[in-house]
Amino acid sequence: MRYQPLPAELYVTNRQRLYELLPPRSLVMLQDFETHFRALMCQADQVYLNSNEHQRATIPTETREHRFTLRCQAEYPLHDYRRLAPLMHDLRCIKQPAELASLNEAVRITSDGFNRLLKFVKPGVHEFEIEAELAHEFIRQRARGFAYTPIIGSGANACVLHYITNHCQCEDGQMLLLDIAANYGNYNADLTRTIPVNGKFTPRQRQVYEAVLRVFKKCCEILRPGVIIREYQEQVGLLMTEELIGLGLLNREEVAKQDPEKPLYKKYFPHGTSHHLGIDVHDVGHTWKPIQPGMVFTVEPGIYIREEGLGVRLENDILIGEHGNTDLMAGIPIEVDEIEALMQR
Ligand SMILES: [Mn+2]
Repeated sequence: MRYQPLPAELYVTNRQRLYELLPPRSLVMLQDFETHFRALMCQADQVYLNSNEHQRATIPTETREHRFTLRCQAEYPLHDYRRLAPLMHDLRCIKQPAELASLNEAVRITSDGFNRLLKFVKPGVHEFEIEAELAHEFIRQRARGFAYTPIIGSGANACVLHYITNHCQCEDGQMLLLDIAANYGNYNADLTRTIPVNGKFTPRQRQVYEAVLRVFKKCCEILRPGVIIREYQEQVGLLMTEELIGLGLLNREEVAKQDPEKPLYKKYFPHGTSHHLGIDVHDVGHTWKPIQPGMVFTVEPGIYIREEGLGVRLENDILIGEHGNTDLMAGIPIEVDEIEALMQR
């Protein structure tokens, strides 16, 4: 039995095209599995089996995959069983050109969705109407849909990190946080923008926004090959602390006395800055291994001020390169003046 790799173009297309292009006879059907499985097991010495080793995964029920592992071990107890997960994680971390093509398409569709919102958002519109606009734009462009449940939080809702009810009305004078992206060909984009509902930032909103934007830009420079995510997070913490002092939210004397285990900036920036991105939105990969070219990370600093009903987060997807990073979302408006001009059109 010979397994032929699929031509590269198939990996970037949607499922529908895959069925159109694959000659049906080259597929090994699930009903033939038992025959092939026994034939292969009689020839093999080592068997690599898959397991869900995602850091964020909790698996309370026995999966089909796990039952298969138990079955293999029971039926063929003398084989040498190994973990496939570390190999898969290494493969998934470093993106191949075909994977980047899918990811870029997810980004392009996401960008169209966001630009559509810049014209749509105004005082009185509901968060769920914004979600519906995006769903329309994403699906009409052949995305599989949302990469994750969209977070559309106006005013103080932006301070609720995983706010997904999206049921409130956007009010004049509020900011609106949009953590929204498309999935295309199984690859996920991940975008966050925060825009003024009425199209114009107040001086305070602009001040907080620009603080987050400065941190965002510096993060994109720090995130380079050789860097370890945990150390990067510490550096981002220092940058954020300075910005929070500048905004009058932290006080330098208190920062000097802070418990290093519980830095004060976490009150206003309680989450991580970057995660791997790909087939999973929070993709597999080790946070203690040095960053390598070909990896794709999000960069997503934020400042959430509950007492002011104001939360700002900005997030782009960054491809790590040997000689420099590529911001896959460089074309999506992020500067204050740009956002204001597009919203007032
Ligand atoms: Mn993210």
